[in-house]
Amino acid sequence: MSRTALRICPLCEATCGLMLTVDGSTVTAARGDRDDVFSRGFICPKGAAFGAVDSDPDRLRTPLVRRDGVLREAGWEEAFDAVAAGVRPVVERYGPHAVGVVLGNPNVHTMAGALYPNVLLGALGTRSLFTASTLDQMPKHVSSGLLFGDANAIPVPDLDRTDHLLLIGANPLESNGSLCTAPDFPGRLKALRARGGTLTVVDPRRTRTAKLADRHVAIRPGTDALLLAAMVHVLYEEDLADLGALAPHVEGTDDVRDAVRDFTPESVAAACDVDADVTRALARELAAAPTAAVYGRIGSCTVPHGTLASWLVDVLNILTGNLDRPGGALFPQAATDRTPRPAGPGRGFALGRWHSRVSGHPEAKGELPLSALAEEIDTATDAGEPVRALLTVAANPVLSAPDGDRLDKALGSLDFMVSVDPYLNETSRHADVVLPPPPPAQSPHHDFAFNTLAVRNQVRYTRPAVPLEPGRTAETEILARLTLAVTGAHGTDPAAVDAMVIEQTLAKAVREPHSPVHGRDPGELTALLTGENGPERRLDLMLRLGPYGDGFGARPDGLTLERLLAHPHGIDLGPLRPRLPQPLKTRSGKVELLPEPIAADLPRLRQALAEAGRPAGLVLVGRRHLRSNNSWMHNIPVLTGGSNRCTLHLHPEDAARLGVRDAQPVRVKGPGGAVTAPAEITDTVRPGVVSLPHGWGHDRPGTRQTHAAGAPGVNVNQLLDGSMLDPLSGNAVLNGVPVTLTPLTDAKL
Ligand SMILES: Nc1nc2c(c(=O)[nH]1)N[C@H]1C(S)=C(S)[C@@H](COP(=O)(O)OP(=O)(O)OC[C@H]3O[C@@H](n4cnc5c(=O)[nH]c(N)nc54)[C@H](O)[C@@H]3O)O[C@H]1N2
Ligand SMILES: Nc1nc2c(c(=O)[nH]1)N[C@H]1C(S)=C(S)[C@@H](COP(=O)(O)OP(=O)(O)OC[C@H]3O[C@@H](n4cnc5c(=O)[nH]c(N)nc54)[C@H](O)[C@@H]3O)O[C@H]1N2
Ligand code: SF4
Ligand SMILES: [Mo]
Repeated sequence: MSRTALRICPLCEATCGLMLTVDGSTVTAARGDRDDVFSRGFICPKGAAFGAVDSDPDRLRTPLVRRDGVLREAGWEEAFDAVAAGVRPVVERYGPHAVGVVLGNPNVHTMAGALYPNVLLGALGTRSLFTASTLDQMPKHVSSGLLFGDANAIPVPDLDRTDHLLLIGANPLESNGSLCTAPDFPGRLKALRARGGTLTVVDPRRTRTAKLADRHVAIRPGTDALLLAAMVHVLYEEDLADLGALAPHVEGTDDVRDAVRDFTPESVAAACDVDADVTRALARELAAAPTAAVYGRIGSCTVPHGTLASWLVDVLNILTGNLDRPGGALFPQAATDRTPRPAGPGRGFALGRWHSRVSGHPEAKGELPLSALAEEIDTATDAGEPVRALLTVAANPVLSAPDGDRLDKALGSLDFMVSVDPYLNETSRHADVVLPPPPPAQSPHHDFAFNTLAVRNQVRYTRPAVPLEPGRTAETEILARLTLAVTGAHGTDPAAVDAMVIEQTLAKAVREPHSPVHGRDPGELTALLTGENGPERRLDLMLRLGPYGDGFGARPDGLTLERLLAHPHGIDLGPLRPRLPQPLKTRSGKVELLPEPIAADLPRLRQALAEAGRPAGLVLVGRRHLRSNNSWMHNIPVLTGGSNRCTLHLHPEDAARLGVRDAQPVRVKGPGGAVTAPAEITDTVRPGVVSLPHGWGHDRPGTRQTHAAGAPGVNVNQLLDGSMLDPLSGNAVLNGVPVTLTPLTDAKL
């Protein structure tokens, strides 16, 4: 007997609603939920493969604990005993900073990842925090922190209403969008064109997204900050800047005019390989459009000037009056956001409150660069203890971060390591204890992170589609127990973690004058919470205190968990709305258009421009494939093969010059090492640029991903040595990396 169940898809940022067919406890089919208030039935091949992802036989079913050097299946009690016994002595002997924490990408795709890591980090007190953000969007956080005073205040392009979209270094037809949650991104781009809007794509590759565009600018990798600075220059030079309703909320516009004075379209043309006429046209079109949004993603962040480029994206939105207006780029308002405080000056955003021990990288948002993890483990200094114990949660940095070979060795040298991961892979194979979460069908879902980045305000929650199998532990409970085990409270009931968070949150809320529960009794409010377990009660708490919440009776029509459960396809909360000045938390209470750290970084951009005249060799960029997801989905047979392969794209002109034939093995050498991949000759990359996808290289011993190991590919990040960073954010440079190629005879592959 089969039945259906709803589940929000956790496999990318689009958060589509799925309708699963379930036979017993197995998901046998997945289709788009037509009644989903946000995704309206859209599904992509990954979502359609939800059942295969969920039931992958290589998923671990029980914890693994290392005994006599060998990982063996173990019970949960034994596993958490081992965690406490392994981590506590490191904390007690060397202090909390000797315990590193690595949080990987799927933490933004699980409820556990949203609700527990902050509790763990707060209780442990370590500064050795590394996350996927420094391989990804940290430049955007830093630019938002500096401009708006809040690193999480990220404006989102109003896809459904804009007249003009300028898309930089993003390929949503493969990625389905990022920092812009929009189910059916491709359909929304087509709708933009159909309603007479225009799409411009800036990308060194002619991607499927670029093929949809009115204009494709094949920029030289790593030079977007120059192009964008020149566009800002044009807005001033041609008197096109018009802040409109934003004007009273912005300071520093004259300073920006002076700061970009020397970045003329002519001066950057050779470096970007973009004609000055094109740069001028881009600026004029942006200014002339009734509404427009500039949106930059991976290709604009994972480069040497990532923070400057991210800043310039919003400078362009601001100077054309498009920030915070319908059709422009707006700040979403999620249902679990904190109660909006009254507008006014805030504390501002601080960078570099501490530094990494070995290279002295400044922290950003409390994090150190993931590129520096290996040296923080393997290098002794006088400046403090190296990382001796490591907790990785949903992270595979051996493949995702620069120089996996060095990190691989460093992980092998740790005193103790714990991985919360469903797979034994390139990273978790080093763990002393592996704690596997249940497959997604057995987990509840709410998008805490992505609703704050969504093109429409909406709220959805799906309970587990399938009950927990015997012997499984919910990931929420795994992280609660991990928190207790590493903070000296091993053995305490994990429910105590949720109870503590609820108590602290309410104690604070009743003291805040702007809170709907100001002055009420926390005990009485706690008793009003509903939900079957701690995570649900915490969701109820956040919904009720949030901007649409019932305020525990203060707004009787408002949101509660009960009301949300009565709407299994979600509740639409309307289009994005202008919100300024409320989201601003800068010290001035205004948008600070030329923050000091940005001004101090501009000379480095000038320097890059001055050096750009040198003859350039080949540079490497990445790419994504619709049926892939970073490093962990190559084990699903239906999602691999075909065009989803680890090949080196290179342009026919470069192939001819270097004597490379299609499918011939090519040795690619970069600053951190060399890899060999088959050539795929294609004019979708511009001349001078080669492309390899990331997340491959599944050929290390001791892993258990059988299908992936059959077509392992190579680890592109081995070409990097971890030293190339965007200095303001600590973000790794993953694109625009200089490489050399040597064609090999086929026998050498
Ligand atoms: N060269 C290059 N490198 C890149 C990128 C690039 O564009 N080019 N992109 C970068 C980006 S944007 C990112 S975000 C990073 C991603 O890098 P990581 O943060 O390392 O993420 P993944 O590679 O997705 O690996 C996720 C891990 O989580 C596990 N996992 C899957 N589902 C769950 C779950 O529900 N719970 C738990 N606990 N674990 C789970 C998987 O088995 C896997 O081990 O890679 C970065 N690396
Ligand atoms: N199918 C699939 N979907 C995914 C993922 C996945 O691995 N596979 N990963 C998810 C994650 S973690 C993230 S962060 C998002 C990322 O989502 P996107 O940002 O859309 O990522 P990409 O598809 O890698 O697109 C980045 C584009 O930038 C271009 N580029 C490279 N260097 C430069 C440059 O210097 N300048 C410019 N202008 N462009 C450049 C590349 O050619 C590429 O087309 O995708 C998410 N969705
Ligand atoms: S687009 Fe993303 S969220 Fe939607 S079905 Fe595909 S993988 Fe899932
Ligand atoms: Mo990412």
